[in-house]
Amino acid sequence: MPTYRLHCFAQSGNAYKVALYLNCAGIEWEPVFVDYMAGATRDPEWRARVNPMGEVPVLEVDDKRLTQSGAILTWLADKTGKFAPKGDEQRYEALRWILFDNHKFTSYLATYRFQRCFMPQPPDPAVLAFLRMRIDGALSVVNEHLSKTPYLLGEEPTIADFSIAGYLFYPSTELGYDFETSHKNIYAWTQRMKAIPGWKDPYDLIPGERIAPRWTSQS
Ligand SMILES: N[C@@H](CCC(=O)N[C@@H](CS)C(=O)NCC(=O)O)C(=O)O
Repeated sequence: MPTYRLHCFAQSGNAYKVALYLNCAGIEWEPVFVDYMAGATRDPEWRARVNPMGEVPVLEVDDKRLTQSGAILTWLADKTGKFAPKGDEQRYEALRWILFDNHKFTSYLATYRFQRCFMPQPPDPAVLAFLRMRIDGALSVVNEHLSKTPYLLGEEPTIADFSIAGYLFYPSTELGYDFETSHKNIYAWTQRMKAIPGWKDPYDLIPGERIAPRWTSQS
């Protein structure tokens, strides 16, 4: 049985994508806390030793080091068969959603949340307004898609769902969205994801001190 060690911190939804997958796939893993807020990922020594891209998550599988949540999820699905897309058509669909997530969904939502909650200085309202407009567009696409299907690729959850799920289980006070009222299909899907054995809240799954949101009144 390989040893899985995930470099992560609690506020990282990108790390949560992989942590949640591992938990739901029933794979034993251990977290390696990265002190992102103290600048760990910008430290040249950390980059040389862990990830030259300067990002979390990093998954160590024995001697192998994997980075980029979408690539890690794809690798894990290929190796374990758990939550794997079935056949060429679904593999293509999973890739499409993972790319959409990385470009249009997680990128804006994570940045918006970071600016509202964790920046040392107050955010620029124009920047928040721009990010919110982009997030609204991406949320509509996902909400509309989930009106037709229980999970992104059909009847069963796959790595595409774990990718899109990365930031959606953080509290609405951090996200600035309450999906139960704003995006009902996304909300219903989060309830289905929560029912998968092994599901855990990000703050229960990944180590790191919880930080009270700092600038939520700005947006
Ligand atoms: N596309 C990457 C994004 C990873 C990412 O942005 N990670 C954040 C934490 S959530 C990070 O480590 N950022 C470091 C930085 O930008 O300096 C993935 O999906 O793994």
